Amino acid sequence: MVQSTQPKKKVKLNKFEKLKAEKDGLDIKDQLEHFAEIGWQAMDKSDLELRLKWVGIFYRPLTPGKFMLRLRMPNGILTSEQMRVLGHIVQRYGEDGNADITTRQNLQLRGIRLEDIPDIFNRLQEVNLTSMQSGMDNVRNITGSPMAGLDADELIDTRELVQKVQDMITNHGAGNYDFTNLPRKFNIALEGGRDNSVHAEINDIAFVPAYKNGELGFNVVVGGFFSASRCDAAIPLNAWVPPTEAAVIDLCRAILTIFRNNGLRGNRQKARLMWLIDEWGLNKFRAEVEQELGYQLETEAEKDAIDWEKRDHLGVFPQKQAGLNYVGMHVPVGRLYAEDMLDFARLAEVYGNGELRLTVEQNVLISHIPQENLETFLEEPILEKFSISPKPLQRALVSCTGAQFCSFALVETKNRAVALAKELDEALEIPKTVRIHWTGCPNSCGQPQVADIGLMGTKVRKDGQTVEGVNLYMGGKVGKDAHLGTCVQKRIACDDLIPVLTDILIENFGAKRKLP
Ligand code: SRM
Ligand code: SF4
Repeated sequence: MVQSTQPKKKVKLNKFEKLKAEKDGLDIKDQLEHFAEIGWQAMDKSDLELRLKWVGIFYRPLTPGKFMLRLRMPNGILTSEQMRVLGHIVQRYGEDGNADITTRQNLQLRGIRLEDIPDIFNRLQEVNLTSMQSGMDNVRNITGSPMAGLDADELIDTRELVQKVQDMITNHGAGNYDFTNLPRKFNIALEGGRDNSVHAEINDIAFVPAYKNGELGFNVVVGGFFSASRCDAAIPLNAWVPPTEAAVIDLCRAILTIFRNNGLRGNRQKARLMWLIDEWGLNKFRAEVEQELGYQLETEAEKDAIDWEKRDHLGVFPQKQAGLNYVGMHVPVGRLYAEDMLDFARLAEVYGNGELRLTVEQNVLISHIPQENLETFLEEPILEKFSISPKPLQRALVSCTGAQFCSFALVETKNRAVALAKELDEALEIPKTVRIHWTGCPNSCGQPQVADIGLMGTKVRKDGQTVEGVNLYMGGKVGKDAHLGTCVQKRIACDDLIPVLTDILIENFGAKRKLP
């Protein structure tokens, strides 16, 4: 397979492509000591605002000088030692320091100062963590079932495969020029369970368990994505691959190479993989993948093996390992502070095997808790903050970063989401969990299209004033037969949401007003 980092096509390049052509984003990795010395104010603007993202460092215009650091957490798994190091990093920044669990099973640290980056990166390396290629035109955190290796009903344990795909893409965290100049961001997910825990349908490549002639492997879907201008569920590549390192990694490498060399680099709104598939048609795309691979793909298995509703993993559950349990704790909208992170690290060591897992619902699991220690574990004070049985709306709440830190945001999301869910949980008797996803702008990082009720930030005119509001999505279905929800109502002022959502919960989700 011949690899070239140069796109083949001659096109009128968008401004990001021009900046990348002037200097590859990844080159920044060798300049971090220098930047730490000169300070962010003295940096070239495009290095500061753009290229630092290649190593996961995000300049935040809303908090200049206090950066966000986006890590990589393959399959959402980290060790207590890693969590402790991350806790200590944010602890140093006092009130500015915190961390968010992301909708890709990942962690982002806040309050980071550029002068500390060389030291922080050394500490990350010591515990085998990396933030390499986690932003801009790179492959994002690779997701997998948070139950991998624990679930008695699991089909394929994806942990090693996910790690290997990340290692291939990032050259084991050292940075890989082969895949660092993609036309746009790129998402990969490997599902190994039966409940589609990763939202396979919204990834550029997703591996979905499927039996073919009695053999277990993956059907492959491609092109799923959300953007401000278009949202599409992934479509079948008509390919089945065995769950081997060679097959999975080869296919990821082939698709990424094709995307890198042929993806559209003119209009950035039309640069995601699906636009290339549209332009070529699926047959040509598949044929090109086969040519890149150097062999023919097997056609897909007739049916995939996703036959369960999606689980949220909150509560206590037995593992496949006899006598051991995992406990899922609810972290409201994924927000963690240093003391929470240090406490989670301690709990995982004292009660479990030192492992922590994150979910795409922005929650935390601790596994390998022996039956005899469970009772004491459940009395730990942190469980009052991070409940194992939250109320129906708080339980399934997801939110993107929003206006506190994100300059794209049209509304404040996280605090508002928590306050609103609490108020509605208190006012209503709701018979089942209702998944509410908040996203601060049409970029859809908070995935409103997968929710029962999705709220997308917008600006609204009310009483002659421009105020924060939302467009309302409904009908997102996750787990088996997943499909995307659609926008059903536009421009609702956030101040009017309590009555609007109360009616929706009563009419569509069996909620009843509590008696006063
Ligand atoms: Fe996102 C850009 C946050 C998941 C679609 N996303 C951004 C930026 C980097 C914009 C910026 O520079 O401020 C946000 C950083 C804000 C901050 O300070 O935190 C941001 N995205 C997030 C996170 C943190 C939301 C969260 O609270 O969990 C998620 C990080 C995941 C990770 O660990 O890497 C996050 N973003 C997503 C998802 C959901 C997913 O992957 O399942 C999507 C939709 C799926 C997709 O990409 O197809 C998503 N983010 C976008 C887009 C629209 C992409 C497009 O093709 O147009 C942008 C804007 C862009 O890339 O130009 C964006
Ligand atoms: Fe920021 Fe918009 Fe993404 Fe929310 S959806 S994190 S506001 S870019």
